Amino acid sequence: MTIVQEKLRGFFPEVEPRVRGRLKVSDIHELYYEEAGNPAGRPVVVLHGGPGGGSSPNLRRFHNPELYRIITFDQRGAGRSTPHACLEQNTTWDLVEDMEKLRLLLGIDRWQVFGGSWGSTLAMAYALTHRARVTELILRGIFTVRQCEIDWFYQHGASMLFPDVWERFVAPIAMDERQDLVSAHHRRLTGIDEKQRLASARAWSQWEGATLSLFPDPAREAAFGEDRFAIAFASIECHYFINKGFFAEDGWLLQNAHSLRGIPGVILQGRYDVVTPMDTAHALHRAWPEARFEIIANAGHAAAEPGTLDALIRATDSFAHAKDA
Ligand code: STX
Repeated sequence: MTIVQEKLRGFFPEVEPRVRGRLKVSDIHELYYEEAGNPAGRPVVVLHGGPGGGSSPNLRRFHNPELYRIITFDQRGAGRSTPHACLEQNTTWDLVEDMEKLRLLLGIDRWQVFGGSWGSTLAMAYALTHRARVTELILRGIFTVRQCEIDWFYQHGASMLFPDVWERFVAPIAMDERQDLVSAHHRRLTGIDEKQRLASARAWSQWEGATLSLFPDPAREAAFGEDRFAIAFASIECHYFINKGFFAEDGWLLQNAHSLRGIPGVILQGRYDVVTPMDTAHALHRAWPEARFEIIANAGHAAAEPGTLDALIRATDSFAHAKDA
């Protein structure tokens, strides 16, 4: 038997945005958005992670720019949206309504929703409340903000796999506060002591930066410790997690996931994802069996790991010429 190793697909070439714009979505929040690719192509909105991670040029590179009209935006408080790192009027359901405001502004009737990690959370929240607007869902590194997922990554679980990195995550927290690390970081991230705030933000953000992929990426780890990124990423994530994702009850997304049935979908999950472990993707597929579920045998959480990137690109290509039902 000969095994033919197909070449893995990689990012599409870099493209400049055709449009850069701002949209006021509340009395305080203004979003930054970009549009790239073919203006007459299939519309897709690409959702960034975190929450609070902000968009980056690579988010435009998962879709063929000749076939897709690619929309990216920075969620409230993230990236170039203003006010930076602002937690007021910043909930999952605000972000869902922001997607609707953006869709209407751009004159898009229906769009593909593409997101990894927190982007998958927001994509599912959007699809469950606006399903008629969704042509298909492409989800990676499934995250539903259940308490067990938060506990795994921020209290006990991932700590067993990365005890060396974990030391830095807990370092800013006093011993007698360590039984609830999300609350302890939240107090520092929202407190008035700037030094403590920055120390907490860096520790929080670098914990995720260092556990994201199967193999280490020192450049990314350094970028996650950069002040401006870390403050928004840590403050916004911690705010969403302490508020349980703003869902009506723990497990709400998975309990309602059966309602995604009928939407064409792809679920991609790295086997060794430590940030959002595979249990959630597996449970999602149980609730939504018609979605194509692909486990990447040699990947962690990051979108750009070779097997994951290949699967993401194949997924977007598979819908590029689809006719809407
Ligand atoms: N946060 C998971 C998440 O959404 C718990 C996420 N993790 N890393 C990212 O997002 C970025 C790489 C996009 C910043």
